[in-house]
Amino acid sequence: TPPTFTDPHQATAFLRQFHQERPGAGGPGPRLRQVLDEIDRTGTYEHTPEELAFGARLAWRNAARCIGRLYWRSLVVRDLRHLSAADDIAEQCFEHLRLATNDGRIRPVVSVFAPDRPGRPAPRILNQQLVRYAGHPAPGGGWTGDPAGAQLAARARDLGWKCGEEPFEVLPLLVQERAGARPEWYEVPDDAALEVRLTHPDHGWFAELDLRWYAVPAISDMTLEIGGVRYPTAPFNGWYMGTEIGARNLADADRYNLLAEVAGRLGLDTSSERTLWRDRALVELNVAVLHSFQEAGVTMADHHTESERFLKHIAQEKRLGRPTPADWSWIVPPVSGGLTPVYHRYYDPVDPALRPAFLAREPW
Ligand code: HEM
Ligand code: NRG
Repeated sequence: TPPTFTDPHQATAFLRQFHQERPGAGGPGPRLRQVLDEIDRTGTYEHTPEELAFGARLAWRNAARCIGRLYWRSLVVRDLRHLSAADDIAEQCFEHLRLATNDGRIRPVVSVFAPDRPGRPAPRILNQQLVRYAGHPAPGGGWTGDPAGAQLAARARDLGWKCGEEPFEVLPLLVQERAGARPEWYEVPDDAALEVRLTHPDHGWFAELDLRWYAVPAISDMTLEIGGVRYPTAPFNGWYMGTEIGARNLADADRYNLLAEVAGRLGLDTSSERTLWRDRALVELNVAVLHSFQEAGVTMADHHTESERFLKHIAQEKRLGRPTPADWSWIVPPVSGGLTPVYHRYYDPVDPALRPAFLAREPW
């Protein structure tokens, strides 16, 4: 057990920030001494519930690729650090989805499970998101479902999961308690995975495409790091921005790749790129996504509104004397970039060492 498992400098920096931004909590001195002593004795330390909630919200505020940060203070933080059994994690992930879905009025939520401890790495969720669709190569060539869900689908099938033939099969949740252990798999209950069928406000045929998407994007493959403590199982969600589905998931050539089919139904001339048939099909696909979520009463942002909110966030942070690091290439939406105000400016530089943060999770 290395005594420096949790970096005391990271702990110190975080606790100073906590006490600086929350003057009600008093000076950092006593808590700092307590934590450094705890790290000395045990190699790590435990956050108070207040520190955990603040740290998780800060990790969102620090997420340079996220356009949705205006509401960072409202993140609901579920303290589930006492849970590390696969069954409990799965059950609480499904409860997370129900709380976040909230009958369509989506709430940003993070569920924080047990952290890595000295000699005892925490269990992990193998899925990229709590809800995502399976994919597999189709017999006649091409794909059934989402190619982005192919690896997990194959893994789940090896464990005994039976994958259907539909293009929108929700993957089971795979939880691995220890490195090298056989993952447990859990079918996502129907009432935990709200989905929206896609229709178009002007084109009746669109419904015949039989497309749909799930309501809640809940990222489950990032480590939440706060004050040197790593929480590898901390799924979080906000709501969708329409373009994520309409301009990427359903449109990308290596995803559902639907532009040619939509263009065909629209009767567009696809004989030359110069007709901009791809662009026109893309817009109608995005119209359908926004329209369908609206009709279903499920929270979704359009890229114009979310861009304006983001600039409001930057201005608000500036008034508080804080920078807003942002990654232009992730912030600018994948359609109509130049129509949104986030396109026409630069941002504060991104520091990869900034903490607290959601980080790409490293393998065991
Ligand atoms: C990335 C929107 C809430 C953390 C993104 C992206 C979008 C987005 C559009 C880029 C995704 C991509 O291009 O694939 C939103 C909206 C939210 C929201 C509309 C509504 C409330 C949240 C919350 C958190 C969060 C609650 C964490 C608590 C992140 C992180 C990334 C990200 C860490 C980068 C993901 C990566 O590196 O793959 N967000 N977000 N976001 N968001 Fe948000
Ligand atoms: N583009 C991905 C989801 C990435 C995160 N997006 C959010 N996050 N909106 C997709 O599934 O399309 N969030 O926490 O709300």
